[in-house]
This record gives sequence, structure tokens and C-alpha cells, in this order.
Amino acid sequence: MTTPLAAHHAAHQARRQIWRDVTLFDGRHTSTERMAVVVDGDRIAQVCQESAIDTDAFADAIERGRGGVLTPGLIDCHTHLVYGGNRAHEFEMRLEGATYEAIARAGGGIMSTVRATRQADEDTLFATAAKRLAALMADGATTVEIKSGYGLTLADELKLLRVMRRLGRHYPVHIVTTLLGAHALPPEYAGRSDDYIRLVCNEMIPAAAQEGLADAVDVFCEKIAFSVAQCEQVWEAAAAHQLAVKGHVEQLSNLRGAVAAARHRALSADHLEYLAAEDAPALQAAGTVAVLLPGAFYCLGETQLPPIAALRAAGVAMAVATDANPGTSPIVMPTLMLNLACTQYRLTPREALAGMTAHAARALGLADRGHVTPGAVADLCWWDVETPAELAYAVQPGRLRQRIFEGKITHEQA
Ligand code: DI6
Ligand code: FE
Repeated sequence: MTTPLAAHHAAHQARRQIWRDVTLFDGRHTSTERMAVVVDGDRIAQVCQESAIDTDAFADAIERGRGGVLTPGLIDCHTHLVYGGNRAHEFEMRLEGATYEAIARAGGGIMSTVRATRQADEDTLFATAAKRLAALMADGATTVEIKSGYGLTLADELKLLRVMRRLGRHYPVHIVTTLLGAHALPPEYAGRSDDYIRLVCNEMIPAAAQEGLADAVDVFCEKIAFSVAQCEQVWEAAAAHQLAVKGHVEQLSNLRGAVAAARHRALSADHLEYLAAEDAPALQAAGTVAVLLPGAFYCLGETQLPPIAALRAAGVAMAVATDANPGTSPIVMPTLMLNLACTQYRLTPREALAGMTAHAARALGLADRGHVTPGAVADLCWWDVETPAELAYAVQPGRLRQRIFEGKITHEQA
């Protein structure tokens, strides 16, 4: 007869799962030994060398996998996944010579997606974003940050944030939401950008904070968007509501938005193609993560490279993300970003993988995800490769054998 306590103990024990004899990329480094990882409930319980494993102690653990490579679940820390319509026609215009900036100035670009997004209802936005989210998840993403910024009215921005929260409730993925009200100046505010910034600061941020819809606040600091001074007002309003701050900075020109973001203790400064090398140490000093978005660089045919060597030399944590959006990076494949980070930006495969795991977690302010260490959330990917570098080397869907979200296998290859 089992006592209630023993029964409880057995149920608890039964939850333990083990992956054995794996090469482990723990979020920063690749193990030199074969490793075993034990998961208890939704947390990593133990990480040890395969040779040191106590088989008696783990006799009760369910063996889920043996061999291959285990990594943290991938973290896509910068996406714009929720929007209406698409921009295939602008893609064709750009192929005929129109530039991204010229299309934006003529009322296309972000504004064409804003028009389609305002017209779309929440169910439509949910359904179209769900397909893109499914693609990210099938390629290993267990955490996805999503920015608003295609509504640009109080009601439409909140609508986008609600869709994101709903995605997080419906799918086995951790969603982090970011209010990007200061993405572009809507036509109703033409010539009155300071008035629009007041709307962002005085209405959007308080409402999003009060309804618990936003985890962070982002801005587009650029000549075709908002000035450094305007972005700083937005960051101050965010801080007043205890929201973390981020910035799209130095993507198309150097306004020194990254240094301003660092002054405001931003979690991350994103894009950075036009960052001046001498501004890299400011990011390091503030603990601001440099989020690299090689998909946008690639899709725009950009030639200006971010100052990777300076970021590396300054010890700035570099994250890598898809920037999934309809204009500059219609790509929902995290492992392709590992490849592009290496081929376009010359990151090492190890840096690229850290960029989509440990450093991406930092860019979102998440302490307990992005690394395989005892106590961390058990978000894992088990891959059908022999070395972590292969994930960056080959662009090859279908290598994800298991995706584990909060201790549960949510995807298993046949
Ligand atoms: N920079 C980008 O690359 C995206 N937003 C931004 O601020 C592009 C958004 C778009 O073109 O729809
Ligand atoms: Fe972006």
C-alpha cells in the first residue's frame, strides 16, 4: 500500500526526464564532454557529464533522447509578427530600383502595412500571425518577442498587443510583448510629430501598462521616423511606468541613438549597421545588448556592416534575431539567422548560437531562460546534428528532433 506521501513522491519522480550522451551547447559554450541533462517538471534539474551519471539515482527518469546536440530553446528577441497584408509588391518595386526609404516617403513601406493592419480584426491578425509563429516554433523558437507598431492609434496598438497575449495563451511558446507606438508617423499627424509622441507617451504607454499588455517599449530612431530627443521622451514615459526600453537605432543612418538608448539603460539597441565603432563601449558599460538583424541587412541588400569587431572588442553581448516583418525581413526561420549572422556579419557559429539563446534572453530581460543550467526553465531543442556549428553551417529545415517547452515535448520528429 502506498502512503499519500509516497504516492506524491512517485508522481514527482515520474516527471523527471533525461537526455543522455548529448553534446550540450549551454547558451554560451559547447561541452567538450558528452553530457546528460535532467529535467524535473518545468525546470532543468541537473547537468552532468555522461561518464559521471549516477544511473541508480536516475533509474526512474524517463529517457527522452540519446546522442545528438541539445541547446536551449531558441529565443527570437526581435520580431514584428502581427500585421495585416503583405508587401510583395514593394519587394518587386525594390527589385526595379526603388529604395526602402523612397517607398516609405511616398506613403508605402510601414504605412502600407498600417493601412492593412487597421482594417484587420483581431481574429484575422491572430490567424495570420499564428502561421508565422508556428514556423518559428517548428524551427526551434521557444520564446518570441513581438512588437506592435502597425496600428499607430491607441485602439489599434492595443489591438495588436492583445493579439500577442492571445498567441501566448494559445501556443506552447513564451511571448514577450513590446509596444512600438513610435514606429512611424501616421498621416493624421503629418507635420505634428511632437503631438504624436505625446499620444504615445501620455496615452499608449499608460494604457498598455495599466492593462498589462506590454513588457517593454521600443522606438524607431531614424530620419524617416523619430529623433533622438523624441525617442528619449518615449523611454522616459516607459520608465515611469516600469516598462523596459529598447530601440531600433542606427539602421539606416547614424543619429547616435544607440548611445542615447544606453543612457536610458535600454535592454537592447537593435540593428546598428551605422553604429560608430567608438560608440560600442557605451553599450557595454550600460549592459545594453546589441541585437543584430542580418535578415533585414540581407533582404535590403544593405552593404553597411555593423561594427562587429568593435562590439566584440568592447565585450558587448550580441544577440541575433529574425526581425520578422513584412517590409525588411519577411523571414520566419531562426536557424537561417544563425547562418546569416555568420556569412553576412562574420560571427562565429558559437557567437551566433549564443546570440539566439543566452544573449537573446538578456535582450529581453529574462534571467531564467536561454541557458541550460540547473534551475533554468526547461526550454530545450534536441537536434539531429553532431555539432552545434552545423546549425549555422547548413540551412536545412527538419533537423529539430524535439522541441521542449517548459519541460514538455511539444514537437517530436517522426
Ligand atoms: N526597422 C525595420 O527593419 C522594420 N521596422 C523598423 O523600424 C521594418 C518595418 C517595415 O518595413 O514594415
Ligand atoms: Fe525591427
